Amino acid sequence: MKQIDEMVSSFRDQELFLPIWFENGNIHIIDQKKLPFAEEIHSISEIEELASAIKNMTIRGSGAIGTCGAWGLYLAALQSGGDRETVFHAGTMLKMTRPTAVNLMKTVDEILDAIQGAGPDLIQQIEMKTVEILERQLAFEHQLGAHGAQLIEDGDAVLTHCHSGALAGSGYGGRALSVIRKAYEQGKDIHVYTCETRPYLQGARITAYELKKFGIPHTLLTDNMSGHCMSQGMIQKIVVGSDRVAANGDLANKVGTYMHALAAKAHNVPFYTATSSHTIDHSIPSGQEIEVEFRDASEVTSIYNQPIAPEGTHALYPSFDITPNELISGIITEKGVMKAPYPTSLQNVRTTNTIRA
Ligand code: RI2
Repeated sequence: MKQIDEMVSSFRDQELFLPIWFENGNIHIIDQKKLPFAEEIHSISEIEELASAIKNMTIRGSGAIGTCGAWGLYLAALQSGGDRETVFHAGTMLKMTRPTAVNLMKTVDEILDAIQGAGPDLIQQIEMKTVEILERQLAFEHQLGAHGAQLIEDGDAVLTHCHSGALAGSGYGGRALSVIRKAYEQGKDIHVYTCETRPYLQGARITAYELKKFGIPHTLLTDNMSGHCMSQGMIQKIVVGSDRVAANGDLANKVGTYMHALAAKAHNVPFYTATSSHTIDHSIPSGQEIEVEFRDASEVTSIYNQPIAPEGTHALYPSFDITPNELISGIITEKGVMKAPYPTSLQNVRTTNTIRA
């Protein structure tokens, strides 16, 4: 417990905007559904509650749900007094919550692999691994942010989609916003266009909220405005996150990403994804093999429970889309910016941890 306490207190000293942390024997998360209108904190004492918070997107973003894998197994280990079966059961439950983002599945398996030979020290081993994973993820944000910031020039306007920021990661800037935040901290005069990201509105609610918090100038667009803005020369770069990147560089990200990438190609605007080596799934040769999560279509026919279509209207909600590698100018990782041909360059950032069924 001491290691976890020390880590959380060091994160606090760094003034991170944490999406999830451990305190007084419970997990705590910021309710991302309530932002920006309230900063409500939920205390979670059961693994089932955490699984349901991931499913209903109270906590979301591939980096943040990745860390849920570590915190969840730590909670299960503590509560069961280090019972191996309970921990493995918790892992299975967490891995089933969201099918597209790969970090959660990889984190769970990384911890389960690490405790294969554990005995009475199981809790301590999970605690050590949790600290390692969380500190590593935070370091990645700074590293990938620094690599990506080199691509951003003074005077650039950068478009982003969805929310790939502090609350979607480890509290500094997640992936896309780490790049943007580093460029801004370097003194570059930049402006961010954040797309609202229908239907869950991550861009309007959470990205705009964080940009305001960090003091970075920004403008909100509805998702259908990006092509027009690019045609007018208003956007110089696009940087988005990724929930999963296939071995050939195809990526899954929030639905709408693909149409921005197509417009970017037409207007010669460089399109980048900011991600980590752990989001690259080398077991999947192309984006065609990535499972796209479908969510409840009622989120399309209503906003905040207010209907916006005639009763009974049929709607569709694929939560992600696939952007093919030929539309991607570079994949920003903690180890540098990977360029085409991706099947070769992504081998340079290959990690040993994989997902098990
Ligand atoms: P990082 C989100 O999905 C979006 O696809 C967004 O781009 C990504 O997670 C952010 O995660 P959701 O969880 O790539 O809101 O920054 O459905 O890790």
